[in-house]
Amino acid sequence: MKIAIVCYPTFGGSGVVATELGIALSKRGHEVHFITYKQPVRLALLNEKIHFHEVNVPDYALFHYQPYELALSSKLVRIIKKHKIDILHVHYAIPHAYAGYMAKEMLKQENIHIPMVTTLHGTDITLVGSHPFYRPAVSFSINNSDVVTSVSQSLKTDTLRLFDITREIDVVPNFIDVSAANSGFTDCQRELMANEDERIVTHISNFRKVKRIEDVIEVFHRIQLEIPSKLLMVGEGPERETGERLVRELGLEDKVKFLGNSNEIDKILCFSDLFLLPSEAESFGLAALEAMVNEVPVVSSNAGGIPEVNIDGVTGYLSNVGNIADMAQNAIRILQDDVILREFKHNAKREAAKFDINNIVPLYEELYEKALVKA
Ligand code: GMT
Repeated sequence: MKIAIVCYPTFGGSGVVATELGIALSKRGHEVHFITYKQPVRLALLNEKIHFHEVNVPDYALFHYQPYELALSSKLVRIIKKHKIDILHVHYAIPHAYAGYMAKEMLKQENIHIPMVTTLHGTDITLVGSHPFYRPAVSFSINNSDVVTSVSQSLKTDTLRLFDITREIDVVPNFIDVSAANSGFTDCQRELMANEDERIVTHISNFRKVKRIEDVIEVFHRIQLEIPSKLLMVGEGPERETGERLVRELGLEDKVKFLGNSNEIDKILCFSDLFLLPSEAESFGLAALEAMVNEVPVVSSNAGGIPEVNIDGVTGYLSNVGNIADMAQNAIRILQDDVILREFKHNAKREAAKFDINNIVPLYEELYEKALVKA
């Protein structure tokens, strides 16, 4: 099949999932075309099966806001025609499903019928999409997709609650390449980050408000009072400064390292003992799954789809959003004993394997077939 994928190219769950999906599809013989405004961060190699088409929005003084949807839908029309694309798969409803629908309609005028699969990732629904301002456009785009998928049961429930949806929504969970995890290196070099007697706690995100960065630091503050440990903060975003300030106020400068964005997540997780994810909302929690596949147990909130990934008492623990005392207690319970830590690590890797890319990508292929039949 020839598949066009539209996504956000930046660090962030939806872009990562879309990119990894495209790479996996290309390895299964499909021809994949990424269409977005920048080469996706995880897309290292382009070859005859993977193409990247950049969407440019010409700067024009008349426009107060540059019309990205317009540029994207025009680009889609051109690429779909030129490369005879069979399926359009858009990740994130706003504005991708909306632009995709416009492209579909323009192509219809030329008797070209392209089925559109829309994957909902979370913030497009729970945060941005539910804003009354965007609701009509989001409902419309979802209802006019040929196939709609959501990355968790929880997100499906939220979508049906927040929007007037007339379409079936298929749950296709996010995935991870189990064979790739830890395959590239064996020496974790943990001594670069912590002393031998210290545990390493890690948080990875885009440091948006929804990630509750202050909770991460407050939880760690309580952990290190009981257990010698270091905290690694990986990622960039608007709450980084607030986090750094809190670290100074709590006198934790020697114990907390802010590493910025990284392309070496596996290496960081290789020497991590615990992952903290206290998010306010999380449709799935891909970062938790990435931790788990690298044998890192997760202490998290029970928001959204996280309980579908992090199994309470098995791969880590769940607490109510904002309950930092409970999260700290759970973290200490895991970290204070080598035997318990080993068991949680083992469980985390085992449960993560259920989300292996080889189990999930065929589900998308089946849905593409279904969409083609419908179109
Ligand atoms: O969490 C973010 O801020 C990034 C966001 C995105 O749109 O990339 O992530 C969402 O999609 C991921 C991939 O499906 C999910 O794993 C995240 O849970 C989800 N984030 C939220 O729902 C807040």
